[in-house]
Parts: sequence; structure tokens; C-alpha cells
Amino acid sequence: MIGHGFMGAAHSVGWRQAPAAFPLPAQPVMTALVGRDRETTAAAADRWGWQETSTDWRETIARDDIDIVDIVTPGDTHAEIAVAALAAGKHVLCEKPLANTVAEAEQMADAATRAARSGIRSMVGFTYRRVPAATLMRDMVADGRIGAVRQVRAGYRQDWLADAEAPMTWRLDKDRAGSGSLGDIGAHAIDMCQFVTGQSLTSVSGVLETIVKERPLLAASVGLGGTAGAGRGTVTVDDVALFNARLESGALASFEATRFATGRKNALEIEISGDRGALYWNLEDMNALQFYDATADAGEQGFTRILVTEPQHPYLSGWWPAGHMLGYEHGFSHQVKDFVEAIAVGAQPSPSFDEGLRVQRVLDAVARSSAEGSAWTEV
Ligand code: SOE
Repeated sequence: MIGHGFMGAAHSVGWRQAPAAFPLPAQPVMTALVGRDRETTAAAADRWGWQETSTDWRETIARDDIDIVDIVTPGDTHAEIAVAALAAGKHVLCEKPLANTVAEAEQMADAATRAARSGIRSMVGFTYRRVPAATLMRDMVADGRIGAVRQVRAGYRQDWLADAEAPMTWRLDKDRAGSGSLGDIGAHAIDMCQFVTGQSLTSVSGVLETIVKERPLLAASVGLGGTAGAGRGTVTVDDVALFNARLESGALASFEATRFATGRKNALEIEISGDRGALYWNLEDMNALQFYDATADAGEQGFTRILVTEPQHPYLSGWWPAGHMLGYEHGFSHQVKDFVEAIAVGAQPSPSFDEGLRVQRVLDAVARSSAEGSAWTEV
């Protein structure tokens, strides 16, 4: 695994727990953790259970005893590492968004297509797809339970940056992160919409805004990557992104990705309205899926809250007896399970780098639309 920030911790839980929860066809060995600083990398490796550490990712991906490379670094390094790892014959799991630009994402998708010819697999870490309630939502749409999709309402609202004095982080630096609320959290909402509906977004009209333009630097780097330095740093990305989109079927979708939703901590939400019913899911109540059956007797209609904790629900076979909750970290185990199984049977795991590229094209189209006064823009 290359990188050891927040996502390094989360992915480590996945690599460690998946083999205990699911009968995997191959056993992952947490061989090496790579980071720039020897001491902090060693401390993280000890805490999370990696056998060795390195400060040189090129040396690590050249090793014969490495089969999988997991990339959890900021977006500005994804393309270089992923392309090199695929060329070295390693299967690659890469954090979202796939890259910082469409050009980089195209390069990565091309490298993945070439590598797939020799059985090398790659996948993007849109982990929320693997929250059981979100997977069930996709299954129910595919089974026709809400009929034809007419409209989607999706968003990702947070407030950890609502305070204008919250410190500067790499997530607010365009060179490192590519974009702000749009790419960091909006990308999840876009992927979720495309995953659940099975449809791509074809055109968008949006607006990006940077509300807080400067933030304090910190004495030391902390938390979600607080940037070390003195004085104040310039925010070079959006902190609010609002856009409308058209789906392949012609249905419309609206999206919001914001750091200023005071009181909303991690509200990744999606509501899909169809001609036979509707489905609603919110990460802040992640074990519940709400289903409205418009074909039911009018006198008994209403949203039903399905607690997605039954053994027959997606991924639940690996965990607890019926009715026992799952949390944020379980999605990372489900991601490892699906990735390792796909590698073992020689199948293309999803989301592929092509799917990651599709999200990247949407991000790019929203930015272009915003620059053109919210003009409708082809993806
Ligand atoms: C920070 O905004 C962040 O941790 C994102 O980087 C993640 O992708 C999202 O899942 C939660 O918020």
C-alpha cells in the first residue's frame, strides 16, 4: 500500500478484516507500507499490521513478491504510480477520484486496458457502493422495483470546513487534489448515481464557488491533512459545487457537494424516483434503505424503512446475526473481498478505471460549465 493517511487506515482495516469475514479464494498478505517519511510510515505499519516499510514506491512495485498495489495517496500521484504498477504486472486498487485531470485518467484507463490483456486487474475505490444498503438499492432498481427512473436527487454535504478558521489542507490545494468539494465528495455522489441507476450522466449545467478563500496554516500537519506552515494559505479549489445533469434515458438529476451544510457531517444522499416507486439512502443512516412502493394500495402507501442487516442482504453473510449493524469501515472489507475474488477468477472488478474515467469526465464537464456561466455542457 502506498500512502498512510486517513484512507491508509481505512484500507488497512479492509485488508485485515476481509479474510476473517469472507472465505476469500486467496489470502492477502500485508507485505509493505510505503510512505515519504521513514518514522511515520513505520509507526503506521506497526499500528495497522504491515510487515515492512519503504520510502521508495518504485523499488516496492518492482518486487516479485508483490502482486497488488493499493494507492491511497493524494490525487496528484495516482497516475504515475498506477501506470507504473500496471506496467510492472501488479493488480491496482486506486483511491477516488481516479486522477486530478481527464488526461491523467485517460492515461490510467489505457494502461488498465493494456494490462487486462495479461490478466492484470484494476479498480477505483468508490467504497460507498459497497455499503450493503447502497448495493441493495442498485439491485432493487435493476429488478424494476421502482420502474423507470424519472428523476434523481443526489448530494454529499459536510460541515468540517464550514468554519472559515478550519485549517488549510491538501484537499483545498488544486495542484494536489485536482478539485475541491466537486472531486472529493461530489465524485462519490456522481459514482453512486451512475452505479445505482446503471446510467451515465451525459450533460451537465453547474456552478462552482470558493466561499472561504484563505485558511490558516498549522504549526504541524494534523487530521484530514492539515497543512504545516506559518500564516494563511490560499484555497485554490471550490468548496461548493451545485449542478444539474441529464442521464442517458433523458431523466434529470440534481447534485450538491458542499462543505457548508452546517450540521451535516457526512450526508452522502441519493433519492431515486421512478414511475412505480422511489428509493432513498443517506450515509448518515447507512444501514437503512427507504423504499416507497407506488403500486401498493393508496390507503397504505408510505416509505418503508428497510434495515439492511438480514443475512440475505448484500455482504451480510460475512458479519453478524440478523439485525446487527455495520459501520463505515465494513465497506473497505467488501471492497477487498470483491477485488480479490475478481482477480482470482480473472474477471474485471467494478468500478473499473474506465468507470473512474467516466466520473472524471463529469467533474471536468461541471468545471467547464461553471466557467461558461453554467451553460449545458456535454460530458
Ligand atoms: C473528506 O472530505 C472525505 O474524507 C473524503 O475525502 C472522502 O472521500 C469522503 O468519503 C469523506 O470525506
